[in-house]
Amino acid sequence: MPPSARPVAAQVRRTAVALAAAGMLACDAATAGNGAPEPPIDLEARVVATGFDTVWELAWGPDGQLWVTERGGRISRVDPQSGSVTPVGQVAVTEIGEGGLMGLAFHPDFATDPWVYVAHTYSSAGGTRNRVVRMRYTGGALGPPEVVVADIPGSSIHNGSRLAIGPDRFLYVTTGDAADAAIAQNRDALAGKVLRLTLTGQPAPGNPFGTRVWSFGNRNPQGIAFAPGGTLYITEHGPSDNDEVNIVEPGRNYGWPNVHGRCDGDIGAAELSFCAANDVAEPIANWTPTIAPAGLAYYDHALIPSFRRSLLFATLKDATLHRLALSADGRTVASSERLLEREYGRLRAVLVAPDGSIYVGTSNRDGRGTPMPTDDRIIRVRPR
Ligand SMILES: [Ca+2]
Ligand SMILES: [Ca+2]
Repeated sequence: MPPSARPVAAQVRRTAVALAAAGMLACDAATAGNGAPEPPIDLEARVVATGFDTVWELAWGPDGQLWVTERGGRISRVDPQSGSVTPVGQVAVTEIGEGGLMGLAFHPDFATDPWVYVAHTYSSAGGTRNRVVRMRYTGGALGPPEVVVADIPGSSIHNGSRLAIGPDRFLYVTTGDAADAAIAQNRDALAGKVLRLTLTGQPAPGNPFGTRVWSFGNRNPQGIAFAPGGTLYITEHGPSDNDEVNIVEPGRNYGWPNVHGRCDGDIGAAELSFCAANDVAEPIANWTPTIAPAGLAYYDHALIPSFRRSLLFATLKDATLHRLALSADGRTVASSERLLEREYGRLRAVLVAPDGSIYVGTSNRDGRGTPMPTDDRIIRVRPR
């Protein structure tokens, strides 16, 4: 085994996660979420690239390369075999607190329309803001940014900013509450939401309020992933309690700041009445103490059969890659598992490559970590 490779302790655990369907928690290493026998997992983690400063996004490019954003503004392509890093652009961003260059997504017709979409923090006369821009990728470099949507309230904390292209070919953008909790309940504001946009940034047809807003009452969603059937999942940072994984549906209210986690009254009786009055959507899983969930990916590849129909997400505070095995309908969590537990420090990004390998990016230079000399790093997990 090369020195950079090490076995992954992959054991399904009974867990402290509060599951939506507690009856489905009875799951051990012998069964997957679908009840089928699981062969033993023998996974290996290998550092494939080093020397980044706060990896924020990993995205598999149409060119077969691993695209990486760093919070300070650099966008690079990484050769997944050699680990060589080729910068392709530098976005002018305001790197402040948790803000900077964040999510990235590709135009669904990249071969003919080579647009790269990114979300980033910037400074305007009105203060700190976030926006989504797109840049054309030609000749190995990114062209000037074209604004897709701007003037999203921003802050040194809670900027959201994960991007995804849906199966409907619209652009989904997560936005944080920008340290203004009440704004999440304001349907006319772009902060504390999931947005659904055309590829040029207009409100997508069919949006529930005729605006860019798709869902509201979100606090700081930093992970987004679609299942093959189209179900949309997000991770959300809670306050000092109740981190969440949610299924996002149009027009739904996800509760923040009146509801933390489930409608269970844990923050007072007013939570119950708010839930009843607003048809609040509850998370499918939530965590207290918090774990700081960030990048999210859906796993459905034959390379690791026991991982099929799972959510994978990176955690910052918990410094662990979490796996949630989903029920057949994808709406509840059947079991959970911890991977790379505290081995690489803070984890921000996760990606499932077309060959079924899992890539994870660290965030140890974000001001809250303890970086190793080689941080930040990109790690690949796959069967030995
Ligand atoms: Ca919520
Ligand atoms: Ca609650």
